[in-house]
Amino acid sequence: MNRFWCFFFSGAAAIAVLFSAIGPSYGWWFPGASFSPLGAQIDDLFYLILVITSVTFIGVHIVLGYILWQYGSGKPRRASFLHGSHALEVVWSIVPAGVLLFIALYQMDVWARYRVKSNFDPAAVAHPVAEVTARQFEWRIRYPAPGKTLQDKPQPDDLYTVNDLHVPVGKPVLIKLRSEDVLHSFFLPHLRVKQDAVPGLSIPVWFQADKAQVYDLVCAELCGWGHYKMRGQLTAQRAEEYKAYLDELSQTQFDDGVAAKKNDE
Ligand SMILES: [Cu+2]
Repeated sequence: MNRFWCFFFSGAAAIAVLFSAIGPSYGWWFPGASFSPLGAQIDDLFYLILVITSVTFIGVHIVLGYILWQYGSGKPRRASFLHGSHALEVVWSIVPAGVLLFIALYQMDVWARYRVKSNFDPAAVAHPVAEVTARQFEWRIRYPAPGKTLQDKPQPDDLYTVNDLHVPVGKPVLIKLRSEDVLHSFFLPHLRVKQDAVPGLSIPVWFQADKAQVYDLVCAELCGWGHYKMRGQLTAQRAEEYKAYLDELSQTQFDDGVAAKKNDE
């Protein structure tokens, strides 16, 4: 029992490190590589912070294990009164402050590209592809009519879908994100895009999907009992397919069931 806590804490830390190390090869990690240029930069930041925290974690557990080994033998010892070390306290205040300051400055560039609207692609800002409104428990999507620009107020020829967002592949796109009821979070895990949807605000979200495929769109904010089923999909497709999709949507939505009149009748 003497050295139980030494083995317990060191073993738990070793298992945690082991699982983190083998996790990626079993798919317990990110959902694969990022499919967006900005997502790759966010991953780099993530790994940098992971390295810093891992080194700290392992270092702290080596010291903890050593102390538990050294003083866990059960031999009676006389306790000594220490007032503390001024130099040591200064070091352990300044080093974490320095690390945090480094991370804060180092990530600013990626953060600005991700969040500051003046860094967004001007063409994408001028022509948002859609307005996405989160509500309990679905994503309502409003596109402008083909060839038109999205207006803040709904227009009679706008196109609507639910849980099915289409965007052109390989170019920056911008959506306007709203919420009809509570806080939701627009999350595209494969593109590393995550943005809260806040009632009363229209928040621009921009991203670029580099591979033509269907991606998950999920809600990353616990927004009520049906949160789990608030999942949709993002389809990135080539420009001509995207246009054809919107044209078809328009035809289906405005089909009045009456066959078009032929000119010669
Ligand atoms: Cu939600």
